[in-house]
Amino acid sequence: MASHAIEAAHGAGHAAHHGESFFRKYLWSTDHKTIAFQYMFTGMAMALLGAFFAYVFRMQLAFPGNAVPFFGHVSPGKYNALVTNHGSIMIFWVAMPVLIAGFGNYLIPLMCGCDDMVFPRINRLSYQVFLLSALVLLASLFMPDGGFGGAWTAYPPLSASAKYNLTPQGASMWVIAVALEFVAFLLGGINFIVTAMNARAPGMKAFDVPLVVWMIVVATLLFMASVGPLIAGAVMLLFDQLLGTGFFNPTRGGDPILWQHLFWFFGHPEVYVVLLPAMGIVAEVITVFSRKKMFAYKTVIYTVIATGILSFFVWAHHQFVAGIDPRMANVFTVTTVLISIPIAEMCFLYIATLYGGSIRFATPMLWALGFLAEFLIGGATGIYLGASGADIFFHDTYFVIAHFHYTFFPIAIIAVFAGITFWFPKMFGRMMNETLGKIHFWGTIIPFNFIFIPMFMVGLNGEHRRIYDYTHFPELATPAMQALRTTSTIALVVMLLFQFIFIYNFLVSMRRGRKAGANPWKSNTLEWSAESPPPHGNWAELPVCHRGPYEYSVPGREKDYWPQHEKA
Ligand code: HEM
Ligand SMILES: [Cu+2]
Repeated sequence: MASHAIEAAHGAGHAAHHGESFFRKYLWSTDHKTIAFQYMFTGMAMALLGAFFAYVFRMQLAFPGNAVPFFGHVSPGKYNALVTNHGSIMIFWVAMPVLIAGFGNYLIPLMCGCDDMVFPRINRLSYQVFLLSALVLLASLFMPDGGFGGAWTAYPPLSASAKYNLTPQGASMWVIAVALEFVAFLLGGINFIVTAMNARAPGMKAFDVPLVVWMIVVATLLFMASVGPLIAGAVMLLFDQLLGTGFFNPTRGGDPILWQHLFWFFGHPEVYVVLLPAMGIVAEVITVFSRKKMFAYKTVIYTVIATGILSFFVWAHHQFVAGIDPRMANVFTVTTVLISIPIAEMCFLYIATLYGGSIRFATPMLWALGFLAEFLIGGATGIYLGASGADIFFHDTYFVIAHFHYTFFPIAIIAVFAGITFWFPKMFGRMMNETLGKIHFWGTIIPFNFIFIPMFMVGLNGEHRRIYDYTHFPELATPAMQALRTTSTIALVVMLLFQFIFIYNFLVSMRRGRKAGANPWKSNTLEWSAESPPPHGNWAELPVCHRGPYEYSVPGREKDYWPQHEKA
């Protein structure tokens, strides 16, 4: 009865959606899939911009003083603005929108077996605020004094006073853009949590929910719990900039270190906010392409929750040289080393999942395995930085840059490619080209290591970050150091060129790829029981869930998979 009523109501809604204008269908839609695409495509466009900035400032480092093709001369001020906005864009306007908002919006209703998010209009508002935030950020780059150059961490006094940062409008617009972006994700996050908790298919218990949904929900909770203090901090920073207050100014009774605490109280959990959805995507891919049950599924979930809680107690490891009490530094060293245990454990559980599986190296699987290999390097190097004594030497060198790119690049780029190549058939109803996919994989992963391994080396040699021309420092301007810098830049250019193969493959496969059918990878989770692409409302009749998500190669069964919606 009840389900009939829902269907009838839905049918009516469905009919109303036909014959809609382009505007209503693509720009003003409340369909979770359309909003997912809006987030994803905006994020991917911003990724191109962030990568272009990296290209410009890396060219300046490799060939200092020369005009950069497609950009021109890089002044010190422009260099700072490029680095700052590269980092800000990659974290706030690429990793967040693509991983959480893009995949979250696409996958949560489809994997939970419901027709849309619980609050579709809040969802639409979330994207609109996000788009506004991106536009404010882009506009800030064109202000008369240029974009903000005080680093994505925006430490005062540099960020608080135009006297120091020289970009009054750029600095304030940057703060406003980041604050708007937070508002967008608070709005969107409500939906992720409520939908995954309350709108699951009949029969779907908490431990039948796929890991990627679990992880996006935990990530959203982490975001919501950590961002509040930083929003307060951002308001104070804006007041210091515009109204001349002194929240972060010691001569007026304020304290610049306060900002660092507020920023990193958010900033460190933020790493897990983007890491968890990435790990979730990888979990879905490795189970499907090794035809194995997820090893210790429940343990993974408990570990994720424990890691999330622990991630609130490590933030001051970013402040070891900021004059904090060394006894406090000891505590944060211990918590930081502690948090590496559950993360390492998760990587081992993933590897255990692969063990003994019938592994198929399709493109999504290559990306998933690439994620595990590269992310491990990022994680392992973090242990050195977490030790307060060692960090006095490492702090603010390129060792740190290499370390966090070995975490963020796998998260924001490698896992995203795993997800896109895996769910592309569902999203667009067609397969991507495998050969081009593999060329793109190797053309990205090999140069990636050539970009960042040299940075570990120059970092260990004492190369400080955020410097626009190392020829000013004789001990850093040696031919050997310069050769490493050039290697890194050339590898970046090579990697960027290979991205055109992906763009080509993406656009052409969307129209002309082989038809995918509903379930081309023979997967279990509910999204694969919908048509590809799923229509508005996702299913004519909503699915019922009969089992957990990872019943692959179950002994005694003819098929090596057992979809969640199939009756026993
Ligand atoms: C496309 C390849 C990339 C290259 C070649 C690259 C290169 C760099 C370099 C050399 C710096 C340091 C500049 C300095 O401190 O002087 C930097 C900063 C940064 N990058 Fe990247 N990066 C890339 C991708 C990414 C990605 C995917 C993310 C995150 C998702 C990211 C996040 C950051 C952040 C947060 C900073 C710090 C910015 C700051 O100091 O304010 N980068 N990048
Ligand atoms: Cu941290």
